[in-house]
Amino acid sequence: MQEYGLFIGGEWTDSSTGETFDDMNPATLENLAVLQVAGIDDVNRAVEAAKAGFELWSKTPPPKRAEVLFRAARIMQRQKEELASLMTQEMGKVLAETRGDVQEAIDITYYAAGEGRRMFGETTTSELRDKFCMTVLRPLGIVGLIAPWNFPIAIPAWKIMPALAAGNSIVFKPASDTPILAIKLVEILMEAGLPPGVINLVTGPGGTVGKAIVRHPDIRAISFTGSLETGKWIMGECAKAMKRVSLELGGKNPVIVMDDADLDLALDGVLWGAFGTTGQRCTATSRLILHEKVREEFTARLLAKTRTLRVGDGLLPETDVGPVINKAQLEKIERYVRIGQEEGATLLIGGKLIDPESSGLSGYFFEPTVFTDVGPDMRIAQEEIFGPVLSIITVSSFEEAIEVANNTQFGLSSAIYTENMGNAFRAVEQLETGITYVNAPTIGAEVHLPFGGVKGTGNGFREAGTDAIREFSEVKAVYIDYSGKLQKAQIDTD
Ligand code: UN1
Repeated sequence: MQEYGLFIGGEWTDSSTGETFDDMNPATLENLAVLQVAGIDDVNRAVEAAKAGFELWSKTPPPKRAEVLFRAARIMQRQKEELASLMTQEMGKVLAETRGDVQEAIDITYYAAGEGRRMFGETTTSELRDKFCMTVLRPLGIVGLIAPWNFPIAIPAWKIMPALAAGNSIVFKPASDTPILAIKLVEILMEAGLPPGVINLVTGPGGTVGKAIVRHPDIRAISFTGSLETGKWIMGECAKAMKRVSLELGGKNPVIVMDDADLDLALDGVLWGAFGTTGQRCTATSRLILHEKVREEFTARLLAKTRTLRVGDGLLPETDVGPVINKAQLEKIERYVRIGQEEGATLLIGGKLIDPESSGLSGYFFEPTVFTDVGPDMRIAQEEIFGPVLSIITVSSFEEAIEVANNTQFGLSSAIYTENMGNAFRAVEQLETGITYVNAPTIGAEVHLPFGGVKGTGNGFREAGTDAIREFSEVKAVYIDYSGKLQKAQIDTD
């Protein structure tokens, strides 16, 4: 059995607790590796190492930092197949998707590396003579990065690469369901020449290790992707310490299919959005808002296609839908199916765990599930399930579709299928989400555009895109007075 340590100050070390945990393949329930449960002492050690790392790294010229990232991207590219296969074993999603996950990490790494020669500030005028004004970006210091399991290398890379390009040092806690890919990413960065102490990795539960990171007074910012509940707690803690926090939380992403939509296109998009990654994306399509005029036809075609989806081990080429990440998640999905039935929604297909006896599948598998007759206020239309469960809500107009779409506490992604250009643009204006797709599914963001949501999905920050560096930098305004005398802004008016 492969054993992995914590990574502190450039060395792999054992934790102070002496405890370990297992990392399991959700498709086979085999153990893949043993990992360390870090303690508070280890988080403290990681922060001390990150202080030394920050001293060095923040003073390294950004184009030199970028060289490390360019090398890391090339190493990832070389290892893409190996990383993807490992990720399928660790996280479960099918190989085509884990290749995409690695590709997304490569993309953001190149993107952040490119920023090494940009990181533009502004120059502007002064109201006074002989005075020069500009802004520069400064690193934040030590940042605490807490990542989820559904994108085991892409989301860590979204956080790590811009944070590094901007000159910060890092204490990184990966999700306990997918630590190996995080460790591989750290190994790649070290192979690429990142100095010791700049990135430190601690593994273990959010309740202890995550908490210690959030509460550490010398960590200046937290970037977290995960549940709304945890995000709220983190935000409260960070408020007390006046610490910057950027949050990417849940979604309840709607796809609107209008009566004038290209239904073939919409069908492919709904299936991919709802059941890709086994529905375990923040951006997954969990509500289908369907125009009543196409309800019957579209629902029938959707069911026929859903029936053909093959659930199984993501390593097998014939698999469309892999396992669910763990037992707790499987039970949560089961619970929501019961809730949907109790609320009076009609279960059209799926709704059950896949029985290991009859299927020969021993892991955490759940049938692709579709509910119809879902009321917009039902819990299955409001709460994030994070599994292969789609709720159909029928509407009779564009206005009603928008109203239903916006009737949620979340606001990450949304999509509309329509051939009416006016309605497409109206939807872009009116859908309360950070991302809107026209004639494309709710999943599939690209790294050079900002990623994030409104309302309960986040707190105004965006990851990736042109905001990537800003998430991990402070803006400093600089005034250079070369008049040789005291000049008073707002007072010396001539
Ligand atoms: C997530 O589910 O948290 O847009 C991230 C997408 C992917 C990223 C999803 N590129 O679906």
